[in-house]
Amino acid sequence: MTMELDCIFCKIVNKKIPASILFENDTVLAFRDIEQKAPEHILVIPKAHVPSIMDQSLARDTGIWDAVLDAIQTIAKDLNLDTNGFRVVNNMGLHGGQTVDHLHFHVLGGRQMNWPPG
Ligand code: DGP
Repeated sequence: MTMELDCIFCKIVNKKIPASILFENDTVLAFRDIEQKAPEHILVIPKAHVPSIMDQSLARDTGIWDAVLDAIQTIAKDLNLDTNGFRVVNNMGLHGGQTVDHLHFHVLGGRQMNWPPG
């Protein structure tokens, strides 16, 4: 599995720094965002170091997409977010507001979301 030594999310995957983990399997990890923007704010990441949603390594046959979807659905059910709804966000690159260059999907819920997000 590809890892980057100076990547904060790779360090969380490798348990070098702590995180509040909600879900884990061979392919993905889900943990609480350190800057909670909603009552529930979880990040779902591939364990492999994929820099962004545009990365060529993100082929459909890697199993990453299926694993991310499974994790989002599991978390939404476990936290009862599926009843009232929730939001899934991926920020890509400078204009997208991506600050950590390891692919991650924000799962936000527990309050009414606004649109547009700004
Ligand atoms: P983005 O801006 O979309 O790249 O989101 C990156 C998120 O990662 C941001 O909401 C804060 C979160 N984050 C950054 N460093 C850490 C960390 O060390 N632990 C946790 N749990 N979250 C982090």
